Amino acid sequence: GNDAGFETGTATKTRPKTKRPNLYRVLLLNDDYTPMEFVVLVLQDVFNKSREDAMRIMLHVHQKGVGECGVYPYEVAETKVTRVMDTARKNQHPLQCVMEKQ
Ligand code: TYC
Repeated sequence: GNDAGFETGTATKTRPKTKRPNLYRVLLLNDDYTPMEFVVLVLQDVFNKSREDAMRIMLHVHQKGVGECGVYPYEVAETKVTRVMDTARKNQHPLQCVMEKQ
């Protein structure tokens, strides 16, 4: 379509597509061995949470099994997951962090 009201060779969408970023939820998973303090420090360091928010999220994960650390564009989410997994492995904790499309 076009403004002049006749059709030319290129089809265009009637509904304008607005550009939303593809967002990903980063989740922390509970386990029986990772120290609570380690999880709190990870939430402060990697996800820039306050001590209070980090405590709240850690306890939520501890009690419910899984919890959200934040929502980010793909590359940011991926970098955060990698940072968590690298620091957990380095400290020999089984902490797991995953991302899922929102
Ligand atoms: N469940 C762990 C403990 O009792 C603490 C913990 C919380 C571990 C959150 C992982 O994502 C996690 N030490």
